[in-house]
Amino acid sequence: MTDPTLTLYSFWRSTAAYRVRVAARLKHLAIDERFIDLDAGEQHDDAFQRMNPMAAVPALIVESGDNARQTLTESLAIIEYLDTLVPESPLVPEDPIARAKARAIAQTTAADIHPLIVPRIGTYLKDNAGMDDDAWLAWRRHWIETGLAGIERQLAHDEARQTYFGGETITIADICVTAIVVIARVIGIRIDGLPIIEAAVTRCESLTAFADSAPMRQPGAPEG
Ligand SMILES: N[C@@H](CCC(=O)N[C@@H](CS)C(=O)NCC(=O)O)C(=O)O
Repeated sequence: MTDPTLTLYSFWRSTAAYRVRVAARLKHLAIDERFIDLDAGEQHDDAFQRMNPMAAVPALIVESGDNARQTLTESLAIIEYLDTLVPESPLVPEDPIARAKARAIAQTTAADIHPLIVPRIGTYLKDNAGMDDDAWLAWRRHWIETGLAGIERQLAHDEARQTYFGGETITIADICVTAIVVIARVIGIRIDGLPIIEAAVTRCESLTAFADSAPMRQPGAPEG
């Protein structure tokens, strides 16, 4: 079976797209990236919403040799699909306990922290709750810091954490936590005082797959 052709719809500053970009690079899978300008509202265009009716990136188009074409959405589901394409060095650990813990950390970032800081929430709060730009930044800082502090406490209580986070083998937990920290930095929020998370992020960012996926290195990112 020939490898499918992969086209990723993404945005330079997107946390969720960063997760998929890193995973594809860790798996040495070639992806053609198309950028959807979230600041310009392109996620609401009809053509894009036919791919993802939730009006959000990422969306991954998978084309296989028999001309079958599928659209995948939700970054964690996409990462698990990429993991099945290249099963070596699984991003979702095989050991059941490590797998459950890696998924738990990944979901805490993807399902608990991230949904509170996406553009559509900011637009709603500004339009309906009188929030200004400073308050929106403070809101995002609060939920990112609170969420990551909780993850740090959870990790600190687990001596076996390196089977699923911050160890030699990169997992979805490493990818998702690094994604939040990296994007927080882009919007002016630095994470300090969380040594387990900071060490893992430093290690991840030293790897080519993460470095090449950095938001500021993507098309559409501001220069300088
Ligand atoms: N749970 C989704 C989140 C997708 C999502 O919300 N992506 C953001 C960018 S990180 C987006 O496209 N937001 C558009 C908006 O808020 O209008 C996933 O993990 O893929």
